[in-house]
Amino acid sequence: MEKTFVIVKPDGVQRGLIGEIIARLERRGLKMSAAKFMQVSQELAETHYGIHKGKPFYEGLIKYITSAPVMAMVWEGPNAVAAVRQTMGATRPTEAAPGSVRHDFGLEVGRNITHASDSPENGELEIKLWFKPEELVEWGRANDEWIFE
Ligand code: IDP
Ligand code: MG
Repeated sequence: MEKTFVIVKPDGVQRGLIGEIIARLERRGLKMSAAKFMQVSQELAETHYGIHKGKPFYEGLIKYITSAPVMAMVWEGPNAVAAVRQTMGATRPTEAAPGSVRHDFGLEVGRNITHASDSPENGELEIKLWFKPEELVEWGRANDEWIFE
């Protein structure tokens, strides 16, 4: 089953949105595989956002993601990457679909509350970067067959 990597970023944590975001992913039918509440190091931030190095917002982005704790998670399900990106909404909150997390709770791109992997390949890379293999939990959910076809 496809897995994707999700972060409740420092603004989401500070604003008390961890539970709200987990609730939305659970309600959607996605299944949690791993989670940890953590402070992001400079090194991890730079590796995770390496693709954006050199862009005008890069320094601010590293400062933002290391500024306070985050909730890092892995979620599983059919088309988990696309499903979670949809639940989070477009990168810019003013372009995010109504009902999405970034629409419902955000205004500015530099305070857009969450991260979610943008492809299955990047999902795998990000999961490896943020979690040890033994931190991922394979479990059977009682109602899996009523959610996964
Ligand atoms: P994504 O998080 O929707 O995948 P990316 O384009 O990969 O969006 O950008 C990574 C993160 O960098 C965004 O979520 C946002 O926090 C930040 N970011 C992107 N563009 C800007 C910008 O123009 N100004 C400030 N921050 C930005
Ligand atoms: Mg991205």
